[in-house]
Amino acid sequence: MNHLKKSLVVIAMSGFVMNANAHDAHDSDTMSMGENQSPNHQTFMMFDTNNDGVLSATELSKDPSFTKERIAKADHDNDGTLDESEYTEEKVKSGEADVKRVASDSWITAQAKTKLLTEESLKSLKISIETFKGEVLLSGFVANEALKVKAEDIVSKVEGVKSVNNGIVVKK
Ligand SMILES: [Ca+2]
Ligand SMILES: [Ca+2]
Repeated sequence: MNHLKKSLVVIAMSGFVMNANAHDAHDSDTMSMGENQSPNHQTFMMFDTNNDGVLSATELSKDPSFTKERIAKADHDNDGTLDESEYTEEKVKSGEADVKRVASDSWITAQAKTKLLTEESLKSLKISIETFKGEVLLSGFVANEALKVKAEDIVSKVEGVKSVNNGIVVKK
């Protein structure tokens, strides 16, 4: 009887442990799924060949863009290796630099014109658009203040626009 009781306890306990493990596994699955969505994380894992969670200069040497100077700059705690946050930060920084496109003024003007033309309430109006170094000058006449604001709002959302100088005149 005693023996049976003991077995039951063991079974119950192992059941508990299994549940706990299942719970843990579930949690870490969710977490790693989230992390795997970041391409930087995958690159990090790829470079971290000894899986110690940090990238040594040797591991980073597979990426020629990571020069000694660059590693030193990214290595905020100066331990000679890049942990994931140091690596990611550096990648994000350089990524921003890489993808930062300077939209040309004529491209901005064309985009702004297109956007205004697709807007029903504005397309029949003669709003002229000029762009200089990302600064857009709007001019022309509209029937009310709302249309003036709308035109500025639409144009300000065009990629590369730094500011909108709204010179549109409301016809009274
Ligand atoms: Ca490593
Ligand atoms: Ca470091």
